[in-house]
Amino acid sequence: IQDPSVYVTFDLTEPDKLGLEPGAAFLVWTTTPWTLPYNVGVAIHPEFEYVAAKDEAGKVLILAKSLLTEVLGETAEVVKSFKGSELERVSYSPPFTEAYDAEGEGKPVWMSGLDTYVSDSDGTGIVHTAPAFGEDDMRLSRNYGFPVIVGVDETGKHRYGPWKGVFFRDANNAIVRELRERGVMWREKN
Ligand code: VAL
Repeated sequence: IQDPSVYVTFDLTEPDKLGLEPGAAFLVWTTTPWTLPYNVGVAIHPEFEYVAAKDEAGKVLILAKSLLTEVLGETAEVVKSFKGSELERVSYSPPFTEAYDAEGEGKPVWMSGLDTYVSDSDGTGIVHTAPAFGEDDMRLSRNYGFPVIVGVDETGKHRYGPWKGVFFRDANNAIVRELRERGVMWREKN
């Protein structure tokens, strides 16, 4: 079984801080949609160049400059450029909050952190971070004090949300559907 590859948008909560209009978002790519309910942050490479550019619908998306053409096409209008290091601790609203709601630890602030492990050979140069599911994710989360949510139990089943009790990968379709419903699915590849 292959996991679907999805591009999702995480709207910035204070876009004005970067001189961007409301609706501006991080564009994030992941091949493990089932980990998105446990997103706690995004990773950005401090040395890469990033741009905020308009997609066909006019939504402003932040991604690595080197991936702009591949992802948004030749004609995308760039509205602003940033060095990765300027995009540290930029807060956004995540697609899912169920796991946090259930843990009852209060609302964390979802935000970006910097790490040089981020690659620009595919994706968007902005990496979805879920500490329980990756070594790099865990390091970034520890460095920035992001909460560690272990969203899957020892039998591989989701512990939270509408997919509680579902085997981790079997929740992909339901999660993808939710992403569409929540209006954060930008593009799907299979
Ligand atoms: N960071 C990885 C991803 O983007 C996982 C481990 C969450 O898919």
